[in-house]
Amino acid sequence: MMPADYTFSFGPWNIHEGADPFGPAIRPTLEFADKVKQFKGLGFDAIMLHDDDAVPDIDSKSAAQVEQEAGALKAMLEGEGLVTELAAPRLWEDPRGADGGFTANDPAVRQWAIDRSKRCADVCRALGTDILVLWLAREGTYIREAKDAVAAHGRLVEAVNAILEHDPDIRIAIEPKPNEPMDHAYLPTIGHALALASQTANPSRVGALIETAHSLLAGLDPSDDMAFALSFGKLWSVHLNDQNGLKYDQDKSFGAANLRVAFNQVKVLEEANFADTGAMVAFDVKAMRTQPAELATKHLSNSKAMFMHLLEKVRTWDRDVELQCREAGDYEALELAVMEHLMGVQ
Ligand code: 3MF
Ligand code: MG
Repeated sequence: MMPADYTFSFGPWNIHEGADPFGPAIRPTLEFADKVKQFKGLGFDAIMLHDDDAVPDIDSKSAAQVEQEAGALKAMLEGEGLVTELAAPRLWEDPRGADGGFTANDPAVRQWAIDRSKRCADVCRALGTDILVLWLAREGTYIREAKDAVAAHGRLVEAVNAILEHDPDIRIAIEPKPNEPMDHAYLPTIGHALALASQTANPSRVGALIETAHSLLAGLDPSDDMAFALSFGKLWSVHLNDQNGLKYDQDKSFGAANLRVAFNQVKVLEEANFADTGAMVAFDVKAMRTQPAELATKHLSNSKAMFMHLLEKVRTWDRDVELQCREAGDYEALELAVMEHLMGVQ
């Protein structure tokens, strides 16, 4: 049987102006519609969206307006040959969400976050995807005394339950990240995310999205994190990228910092038949700030190219060597075989 094909996606935020915390935008802003036009040429068939990428100023619009605008966007995307992989409520950019949404101390803010997430579920439905991603950006603290942490976990479960109840078809994929923007996030790892999922009203509709850099920032191996979620049937998307050590979230091109770690991510996805589950492979990558505007999409095509190269490496990897080395307990030989395979040494 031929191995299944992967479907690749990225988000409009992955084509950006190069601003960082120490300097402003350095490349001109591309309109959303112009970004959308780039996807196919870069080799992508799907798009990820924030709720307000899909419906600008979403907070000021009625449910009917949100549905109508998201419906119009679906038609526009179809015209470009694109499907929507997922949508995510962008709670962290609103001033109300400065100290988090679902776990804010102010009940009015918590209610706003839940209402906004319900609108995001409506956006998902109108766009034809059943996956709503929760990257819980500010659901955590700068100082431990700022919030009641035990209550905060209960509030996260309540928020997830409210979204599940609002839309009986929606599936929620939690994207864990240990820190940044907060000092500590409440759901720092895949283990935390899936433990919380098990406490919700419908655990079968709560899973996860694993981002390479987020696992690395937690000091964990992304392929093992993926394997953990895969073993429970809970890996509903991945954000492949790379990260050079423990520092700010770099979102480097896939494979750029550590080829072997990247190889193992592709290997675990391929061996678990990830593409057959209907899930897609997304790249959450940033162009270097130094990149000129006309060359500021290469991080996307390069990431896909690296995935395809590594997929070839996975598919040509001699599994017998792996099994024999395991049998012999000779992991030194196994390690050399992996490295030589990656280097193309015959
Ligand atoms: C932050 C992220 C986010 C999420 C995105 C989708 C901006 O580290 O990875 O990217 O992936 O918001 O929920
Ligand atoms: Mg991400």
